[in-house]
Amino acid sequence: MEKELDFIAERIEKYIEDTKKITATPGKGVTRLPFTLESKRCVHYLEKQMSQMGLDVIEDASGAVIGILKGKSPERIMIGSHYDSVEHGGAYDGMAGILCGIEIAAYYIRHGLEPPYTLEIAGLNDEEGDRFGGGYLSSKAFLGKWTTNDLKDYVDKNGISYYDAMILYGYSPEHLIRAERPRKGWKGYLEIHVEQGPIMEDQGTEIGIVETIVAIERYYITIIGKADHAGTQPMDTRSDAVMAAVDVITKLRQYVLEYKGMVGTVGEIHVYPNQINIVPEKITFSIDVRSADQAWLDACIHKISEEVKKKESEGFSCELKQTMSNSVTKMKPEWVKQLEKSAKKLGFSNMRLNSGAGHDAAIIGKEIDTAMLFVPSIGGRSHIPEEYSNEKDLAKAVLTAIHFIDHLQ
Ligand code: HGY
Ligand code: MN
Ligand code: MN
Repeated sequence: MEKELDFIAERIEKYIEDTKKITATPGKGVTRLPFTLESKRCVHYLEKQMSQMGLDVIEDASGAVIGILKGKSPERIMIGSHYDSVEHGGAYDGMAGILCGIEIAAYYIRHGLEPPYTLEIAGLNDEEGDRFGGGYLSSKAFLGKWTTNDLKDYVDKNGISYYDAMILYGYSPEHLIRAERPRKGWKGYLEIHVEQGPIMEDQGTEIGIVETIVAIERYYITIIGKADHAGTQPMDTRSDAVMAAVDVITKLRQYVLEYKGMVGTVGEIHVYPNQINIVPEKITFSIDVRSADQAWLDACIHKISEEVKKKESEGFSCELKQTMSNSVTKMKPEWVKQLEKSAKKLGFSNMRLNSGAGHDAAIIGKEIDTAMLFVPSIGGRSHIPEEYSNEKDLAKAVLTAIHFIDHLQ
């Protein structure tokens, strides 16, 4: 098995070396945003790898690239993840799962074996949502969850919507809306992903088996006050939008810490007019709050909206715009058990854990049998240029997935 692991690890390493060069910010991490030159280059790269190994390759209306390997049964298992990234992100988030999928198909082909199910190796588009604020583009399209209005409502920092960006890049937004896949004929969806946190490394575990993916609520909060001279306007007659936001953000942190395991952050802040000697008139900031407990998450969001209402009573005008709301997604328990058996059979240490990160599996898993395999993130960090996972661990996930597919009832 060692030889097989080394062989697979070497191939994954080569792919990672190639794909990390497909970035809009060379030298400053991986930046591959949807409907950009980088995403097109990535699609071409994945298409080339998949067709060279003999898969039938299609690109769907969402920009997902899918390589099909016929199996004994026409029932399909999609094995995939996303090829887009955050800005200045890492080379493994998403991409590693696609490359493991390619290596799973390559294993069957290399050994002259027909997989028990027809495999769809999928590079999915815009899981992150970092350009338009939406996210899960391909996975939501798979379930037919997009409307024309959605695609027009989500806009990037230059005011370009999904809708227009798709047209610019030669995609048809109206086709995306009709890109829903029939539910029948699916055995399920399997996603391999780097853990992006410290748990597996701390435990020294090789294979992580996800039980649930946390619920996520994302909003943009806008508070509008009044611009004034920073020196002459007395403090008690100011409507300083940033000071108002500081109150809300301080409360956000306090409320999040009241619930065990809940996390929350303010990742994006835009101030207007953003000048050192002008009292800020307007601020828009993001909140991203997550919990494995839906009721807690709802309670926390309610408290935050009450804090925003208080600012309105102080004379500010405020807006809360929800950009993501995804409830907890449970992985298929029978698949969790089979993955455990497979990892154990192959002699890989393994553990069950929850995912604090969102994944395409969080969407697809709502309607199709779904499971996730994690590999350790070195240093327990992700969404940074230094993100790293060991290709040998990824190769172990490949062999675990193959054993799982071969023994799935
Ligand atoms: O935000 C997340 O959890 C994921 O990286 N989209
Ligand atoms: Mn990510
Ligand atoms: Mn990811």
